[in-house]
Amino acid sequence: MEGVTATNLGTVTLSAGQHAFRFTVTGKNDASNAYYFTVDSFVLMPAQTDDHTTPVTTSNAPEGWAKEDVIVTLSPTDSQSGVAKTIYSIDGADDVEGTSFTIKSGGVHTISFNSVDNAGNVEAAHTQQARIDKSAPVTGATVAPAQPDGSNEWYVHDVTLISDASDNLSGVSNTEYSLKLFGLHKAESGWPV
Ligand SMILES: [Ca+2]
Repeated sequence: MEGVTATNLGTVTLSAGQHAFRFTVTGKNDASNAYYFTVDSFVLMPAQTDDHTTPVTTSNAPEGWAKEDVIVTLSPTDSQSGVAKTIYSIDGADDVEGTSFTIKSGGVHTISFNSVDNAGNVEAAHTQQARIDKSAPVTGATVAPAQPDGSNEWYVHDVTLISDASDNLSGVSNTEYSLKLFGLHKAESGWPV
C-alpha cells in the first residue's frame, strides 16, 4: 500500500492450532478522518491431503437361507475424508440413505449398497442376496404297492414307503420318518414291513 512501511518480522515456525498475532495499520487519507486494520488472531490449519480413496462398505446379511426377518447392518469406513453417506437399494427399488434395514418378505432378495466419502469419492456398488423362507415344507407319503397284494387286506410282499416332501423356496434339506407297528403284520419273514 502506498505510504505504508513494512517491517519484516522474520520467519516464525508455528504448530497447528490457534495463535495470537497482531498487526495494525493506521493512517488516513484525504477522504477520511482515519482508518485502521487489525488482525488479532488466526488459526493455522494442517495442510490438506487429497483423498482419492473410495470408502469401503460391508454388510452383515447372512449368506444362506434365513427362516425369519433379516436385519441388515451396513458398516462403511473411509481412511481419509470420512464417510459422507451410505446408500442401499432392495430389489432394484429407489436408493435409500442409511445403514440399517429389515427385509421381511420371503424369497430371494437382491441388495445393492455403496458409500460416498466427504471428498466425493463413490464406492463401486456391492450386490448381495438375502434369502428368506418362513414357510415349512410339506411332506406326504405313499406306499407301493398301493393296494395290499394278499387277501383280506394283507400285504404278502415287501412294502415300500415313498416320501414326497416338497418346499417352495429353500427346498427340502432332509426328511425323517418313523414306523410304528400295531398288532400282527403279515411280513413274518423279515423287517421292515
Ligand atoms: Ca476416502
